[in-house]
Amino acid sequence: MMHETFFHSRFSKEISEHPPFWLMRQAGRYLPEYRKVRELFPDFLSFCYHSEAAAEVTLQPISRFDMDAAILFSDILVIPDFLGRNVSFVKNEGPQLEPITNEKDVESLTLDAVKERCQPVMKTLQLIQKELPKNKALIGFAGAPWTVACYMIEGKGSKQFEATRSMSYQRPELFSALIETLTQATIIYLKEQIKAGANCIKLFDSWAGLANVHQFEKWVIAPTKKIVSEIKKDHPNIPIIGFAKGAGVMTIHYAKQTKLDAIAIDATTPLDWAAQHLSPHHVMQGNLDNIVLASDKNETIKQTKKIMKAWKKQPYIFNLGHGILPHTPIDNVQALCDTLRGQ
Ligand code: 1CP
Repeated sequence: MMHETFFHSRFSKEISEHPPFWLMRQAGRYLPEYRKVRELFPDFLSFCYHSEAAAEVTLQPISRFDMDAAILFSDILVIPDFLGRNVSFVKNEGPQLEPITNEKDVESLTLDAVKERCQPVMKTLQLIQKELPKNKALIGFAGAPWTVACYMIEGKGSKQFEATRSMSYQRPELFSALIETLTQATIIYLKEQIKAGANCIKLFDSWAGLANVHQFEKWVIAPTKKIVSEIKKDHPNIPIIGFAKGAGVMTIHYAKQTKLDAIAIDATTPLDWAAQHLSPHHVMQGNLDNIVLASDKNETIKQTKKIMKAWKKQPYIFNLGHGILPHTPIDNVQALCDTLRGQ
């Protein structure tokens, strides 16, 4: 049976005038209460693995804004860490990893250790479930293999991830072995999250938009399909949301072939196009521009009403097209929440 929260009701194709909502990166630096906890941990991964602190910041936005879902506070780059790579977050520079360059690097990845190493995150989920009101969903997540591979090969954030995309052509067998290991690690990790209390899953493929048509089929769609099918075997009623950011028209193939329950769309995707091509078979999620939210309250309200109107005849979950930015005024977030509740 599907969990009975307002959030989960969308997956039984229910609709209502006011949609359930949560916001990508809803726990984060725009909140003073988050910054206070964050200050206690010079090292970001130690923060993610401190179950009490991670649970606390997961719940902060729910206490303040009463969203319909909480999302686990963690990061997509914990998987490389579980697999034994060095991962660190350098202030103002973002993530730093030792880049994967050869067979030895891929062979050294320790799939056997994933289950044990991910346990601090499971404890976080258990703590959240103890505190989270029963009418709220708890979203667990992972980065999709393509996007996590981007960081593992490049060794850092990038605009083009050229080393990654080159490797997929120059060393297809090596690249394929890495994607396969990441796929298996993601399946183990997400199944553990569900056992620990996550009742919805989101797969973030933030760099899917960089994959060309051939890469997209092979490295975005195929691994996602495998992850969805493995999770569904054990947990058919846990909805899975996919976010292939920047995928454009390829989103149609992504939605059709992966059997995801919901498709999250970014701010560049037209609402009527999504309604026509995606929503007959999938719950929609998205797509308010995070820059609008950060910059203009009135425009935020206007565009939010537009989304509510465009999608009012179909099941959808309101969200942003990408994560909340650290300089976003809290007042704008409050106005957004009020608009969504019709207040
Ligand atoms: O000092 C800090 O506070 C670090 C900033 C930060 C935060 C708050 C990072 C580093 N990660 C996170 C948390 C996080 N990351 C969550 C928490 C839950 C929530 O949404 O509230 C989630 C879901 C993520 C997922 C994530 N991490 C993605 C996918 C979603 C997206 O935004 O596209 C990606 C690409 C990352 C990588 C990452 N982690 C952190 C940074 C700064 C980055 C981006 C690096 C880059 O490419 O420049």
